[in-house]
Amino acid sequence: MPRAVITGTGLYVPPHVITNAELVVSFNAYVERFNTEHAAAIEAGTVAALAPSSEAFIEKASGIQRRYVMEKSGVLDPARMRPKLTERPDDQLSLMAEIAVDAARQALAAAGRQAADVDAVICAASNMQRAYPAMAIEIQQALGAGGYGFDMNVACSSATFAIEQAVNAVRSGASRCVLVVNPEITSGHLEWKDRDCHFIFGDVCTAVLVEADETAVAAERWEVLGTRLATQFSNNIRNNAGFLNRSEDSDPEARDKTFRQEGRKVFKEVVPIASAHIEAHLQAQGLTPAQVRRYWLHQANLGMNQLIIKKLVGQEVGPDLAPLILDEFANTASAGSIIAFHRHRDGVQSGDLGVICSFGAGYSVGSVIVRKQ
Ligand code: CO8
Repeated sequence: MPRAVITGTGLYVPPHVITNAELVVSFNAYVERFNTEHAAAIEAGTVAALAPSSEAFIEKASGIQRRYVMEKSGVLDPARMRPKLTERPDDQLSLMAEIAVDAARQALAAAGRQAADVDAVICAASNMQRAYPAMAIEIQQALGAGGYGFDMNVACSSATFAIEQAVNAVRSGASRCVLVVNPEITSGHLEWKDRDCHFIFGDVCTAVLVEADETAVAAERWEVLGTRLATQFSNNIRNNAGFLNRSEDSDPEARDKTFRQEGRKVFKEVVPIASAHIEAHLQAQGLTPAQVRRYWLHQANLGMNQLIIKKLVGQEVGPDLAPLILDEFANTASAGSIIAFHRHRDGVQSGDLGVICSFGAGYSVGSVIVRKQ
């Protein structure tokens, strides 16, 4: 069976940054506006007054300091509270494809590959900007890649689930060079008016190239020793936007048509699921958590990652074992663990083991055990 290796990664970083301070100022202006406009109803008890957000809470509860976004003026406008994007004509490259192509080119360059070497493209993300044609096929064409492309969505675990599809395609001999891209424009489906979640997400795109070891040309290679995926249904993270909304005559602006979650429940329930998943996956490979040189974990919450690692290795550890990118990028859905892998590979020597692990909506959890060649 051909060995599958990761030979290159890429990271597209959006042009705009929103700091917690900027976010809170605009959110609180929105709150003041809302409470003034609804003063009579609030007084009568028919509408609940909104409470302000706080920078101190955001940093303490999540570890997030800032986030990148594709467009910030609309998000920070208290009268709008969502990005202001321009609809593109069908003959122009769409936004998700544009950022995916950028990240993909970086991954190809890192692997010493041309787009024509790619024989499958998987676009894996929490939301696709349209129903069809598949984003992956547009990306395939824009790059000049061969083979086929398809889209898939497992929310925050989309990247690791896609890596397993890429690894299986290589191992089966069906493909030699598979491109996985994760364009996450989370700002488009975040409810910026809800103080429980307005600070959580950021935009980004990551790319990973998975190849057959025997035909790869990259000097730096990460052998995929194994992948393991698991899901367990939960409504605690949910977004009801969908193609039936129109036929159901439901309000497209209703709160349930954007991201919402029971954050505390997610925290409590997902930590044990993720740590047990990683431990069992390592055990199945005859490995223990202590043998792992680096964990590139999903980036949703600093405290969550610290607890998962503590459960695995039995002690508090620093960023060298489990690097953090959440402070700079916020939660970037499926891209988080891949950004960590892209940015923090220094110090991992040939023969060292690493684990890429995502967890989130679904619930879903995916782990990829790698060894640096
Ligand atoms: N400012 C000030 N106070 C606040 C704020 C705020 N912004 N928000 C809440 N509070 C208050 C609350 O009202 C509450 O007050 P009280 O105690 O008086 O009731 C208090 O602060 C504590 O609130 P919480 O219990 O909600 O706070 P937590 O400590 O639990 O922190 C977190 C909230 C940070 C959300 C935390 O629960 C968390 O990170 N949980 C894990 C979430 C997680 O991992 N989610 C995964 C989602 S990502 C995913 O799966 C991908 C989905 C697809 C992408 C979608 C893109 C949009």
